Amino acid sequence: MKKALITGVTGQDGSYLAEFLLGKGYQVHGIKRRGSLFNTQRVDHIYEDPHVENQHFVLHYGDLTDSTNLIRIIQEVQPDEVYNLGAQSHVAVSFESPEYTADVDAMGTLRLLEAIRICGLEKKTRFYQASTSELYGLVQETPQKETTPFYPRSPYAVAKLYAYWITVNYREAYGMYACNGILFNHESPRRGETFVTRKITRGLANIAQGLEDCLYMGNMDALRDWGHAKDYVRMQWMMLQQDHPEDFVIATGTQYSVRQFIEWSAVELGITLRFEGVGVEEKAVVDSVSGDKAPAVKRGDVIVRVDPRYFRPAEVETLLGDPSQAKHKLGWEPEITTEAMCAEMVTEDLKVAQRHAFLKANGHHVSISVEN
Ligand code: NDP
Ligand code: GDR
Repeated sequence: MKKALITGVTGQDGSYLAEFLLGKGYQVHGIKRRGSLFNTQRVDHIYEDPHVENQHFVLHYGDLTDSTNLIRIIQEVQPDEVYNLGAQSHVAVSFESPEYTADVDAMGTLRLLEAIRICGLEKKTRFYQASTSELYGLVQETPQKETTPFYPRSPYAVAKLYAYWITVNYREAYGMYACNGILFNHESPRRGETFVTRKITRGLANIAQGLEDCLYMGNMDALRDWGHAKDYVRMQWMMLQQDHPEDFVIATGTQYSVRQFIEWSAVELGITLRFEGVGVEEKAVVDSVSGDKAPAVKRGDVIVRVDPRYFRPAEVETLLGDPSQAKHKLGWEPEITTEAMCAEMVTEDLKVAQRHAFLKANGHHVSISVEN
């Protein structure tokens, strides 16, 4: 049985990748952090009681800031494949916590590569690094492909630039099978609540059910190439199954604005919106409501406003990927469109909002965190 080790297994991608690898017959080991609250919600459905024999899914406590811990886990697991998905992954937060972001995202990658080498596994263990379209930042060419020059625009992206190059360096210096997936934004119902797509689908679903009044947004002109995480984890695995390691751009090749994502989400809830005003004065007013998904919303309500606190000190205005290498060399193509993914996310967030609204209507206290 092949063994895979995933850092960041409790995150969006880690959970989908763990499911995918279990489906392929792997024994999957994941590193989870110790937190003061449970943080395994995304993988609870694949959890296995550690008392059973021949566990297929095993969780280890660990942290990318702790090299002794990484060495011990690698030594114990002897993985065939390591997927380094763990990261402080929020771009805006990286401006608030730049040093921590560098420690986890840049140094953490180095620690993991070194752990593989120290354990003498550099010729056995294949290594996948979760690189990012944020490396392109202030874009030098459109669409962005494997050869497009990088210009990172945040502490997160600068840390990921180090991680990208140290992965290339270990491949060249030690002959490791190590590669970078340069992934453009990918989302799902499991996306963290403070990334823009999930903030929109969750926020509008809550508004539709009367749990919140207004969604406060940053730069709605930002353009992104949004795919579905399920499609992207398949490609992460494919990249480790080749004869030779290579870096690939993973994207849909389509691009939409944040505003467009808001409009799609509203339509899914039976709401049509009219955007009025410019810059920080821009707002979205309800034009019409149909169906029964948004009982708390009426024509004329202002349900989206701009709040400059969500602007970033340096913004990445536009990203559009060219996935043709992945298509030609690996036969990979995304199966889920951005619009279909948006509909799926709204549907799932509406179910939760409806449950909360029901509880609230029946006198129960419901805590809706709106900290974004
Ligand atoms: P998430 O933020 O959902 O998950 C991040 C994971 O990293 C969580 O499991 C988190 O643990 C873990 N983590 C955070 N800090 C540490 C640490 N110090 N030590 C060990 N683990 C840690 O991210 P995604 O699943 O969306 O992304 C996966 C990877 O892909 C990340 O590296 C991200 O930067 C990168 N990426 C993501 C893209 C996207 O659009 N989703 C696009 C391109 C790259 P916990 O649950 O305890 O917080
Ligand atoms: P990003 O994703 O920074 O691209 O990083 P995010 O969803 O946070 O932002 C996308 C764009 O939307 C704009 N925006 C807002 N963003 C947030 N979070 N909240 C808002 O209120 C808001 N309003 C507008 C942003 O300014 C930005 O332009 C994600 C992460 O998953 C990274 O880890 C990953 O590497 C990249 O995608 C590819």
